Amino acid sequence: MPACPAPNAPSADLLSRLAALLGPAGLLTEQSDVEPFCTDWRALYHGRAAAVLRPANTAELAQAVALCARDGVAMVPQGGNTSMVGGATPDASGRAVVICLSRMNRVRRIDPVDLTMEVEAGVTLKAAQDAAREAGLMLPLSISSEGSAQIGGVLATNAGGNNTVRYGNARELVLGLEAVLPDGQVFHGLRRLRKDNTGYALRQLFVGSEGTLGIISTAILQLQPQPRAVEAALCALADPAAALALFAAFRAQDPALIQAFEYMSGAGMDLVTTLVPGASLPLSEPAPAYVLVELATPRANADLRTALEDVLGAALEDGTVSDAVIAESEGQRLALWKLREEHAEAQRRAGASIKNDVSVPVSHVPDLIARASAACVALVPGIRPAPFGHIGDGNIHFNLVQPEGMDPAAFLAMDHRIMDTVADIVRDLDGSFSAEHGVGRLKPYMMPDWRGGAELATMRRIKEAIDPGCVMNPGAVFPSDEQPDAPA
Ligand code: 2HG
Ligand code: ZN
Repeated sequence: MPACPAPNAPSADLLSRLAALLGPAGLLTEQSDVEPFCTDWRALYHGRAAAVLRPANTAELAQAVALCARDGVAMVPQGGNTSMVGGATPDASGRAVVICLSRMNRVRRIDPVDLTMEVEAGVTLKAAQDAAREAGLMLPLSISSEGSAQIGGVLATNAGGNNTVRYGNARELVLGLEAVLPDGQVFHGLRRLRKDNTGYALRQLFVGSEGTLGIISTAILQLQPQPRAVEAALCALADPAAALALFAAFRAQDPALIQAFEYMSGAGMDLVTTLVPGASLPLSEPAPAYVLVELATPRANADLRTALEDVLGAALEDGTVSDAVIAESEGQRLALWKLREEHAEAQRRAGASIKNDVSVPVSHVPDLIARASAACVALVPGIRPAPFGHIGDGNIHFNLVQPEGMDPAAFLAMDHRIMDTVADIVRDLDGSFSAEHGVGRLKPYMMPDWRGGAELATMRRIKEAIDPGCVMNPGAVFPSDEQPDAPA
């Protein structure tokens, strides 16, 4: 890709046109108003921006993008600002504008026959789930940050989460998409068709592009019937291999019943139960590993409890599982999920942590956890591996908490060495350096090594064709000399 032209700062004339277009609620230029949009959720990146644009609809968004593009002003799309990899944070130059979608927050329509919902980009994932539930349906995408994460960002990053094992990633749920291209043209792909072989599936180009090809404005998502029965259990196990044996047992019984299959290490669970108020282990003693399994079915008269008890009974008998508790009420089910969903928060409370959102073939997860733990402890004595995540997808959050008493800044300064140590093992196990969090601004430095050759060259050509002025989310995904790869 030829070097990108340096982006321009917005002129006074551009800002006054944007003010006329977007109105007082749609343009923030006071630095105190702009600042909250300039730091990422993990506080790894501290950027600056000339303004925050808050369009109320697609027409305003498209016109604002066209005005910025014409003046060579860089745009950073931002949804709920929950990126784990700094994907939505402007750089330190202060020349870019942040485009925030939160005013485009309508659930436009739910169709119970087509099993679809049409949602604007700024709807939070939780609000979209609630709207589907009220209509007697289910939006089967669930991630820890769903209360803040917005549909546009969820799709732009192809989020995965807890239900991928059954329903796939965000990509699999997108039937139609509307997006504003970097020059302000609108891609009108809001179709709700199950079959539509009419050339390239352009909508999929935007899913996972992390805002580098345009801004998703509205989507049509595929829904599922609401489950009539849900059962969840927390299981104690000796190690990750036992977790895979349990996964195989549930799959052998009926793969269509498994809605979530989540792994937690003993170390990660200890952090949750000691650091998160109200979190306690409902088992008689701590274990080296845990699985939270959830079964669900839309079938009437399905005896899901017996299905769960059958597999767990056999697993307790043959020693795969050492102890287990089944949720007896909705409150207990939510309490089990709290132990899983509070992992990120517990790790934040424990000090600085380095996250490795990686994937390997499911069968390699035990090797990954054993080898990466040993390598990281050898590199940084006292480091605390706390792996957890979506073991049913082979997606482990191989997170490492700083050694007790170590200066957090000194630990974070080792981020590339630690990430590279884990990544070498992931590569050896045929995995990926980013499973569901994306590349953002944290991992572009890994792209040439992992996705070099024809793959990265093709991505660059697509980027160049759609965004020749490099105005869309510069600094994300693609490595370049001008675009720093480490936290500012
Ligand atoms: C989750 O699965 C999220 O809870 C966050 O993807 C994982 O904190 C993390 O690394
Ligand atoms: Zn996750």
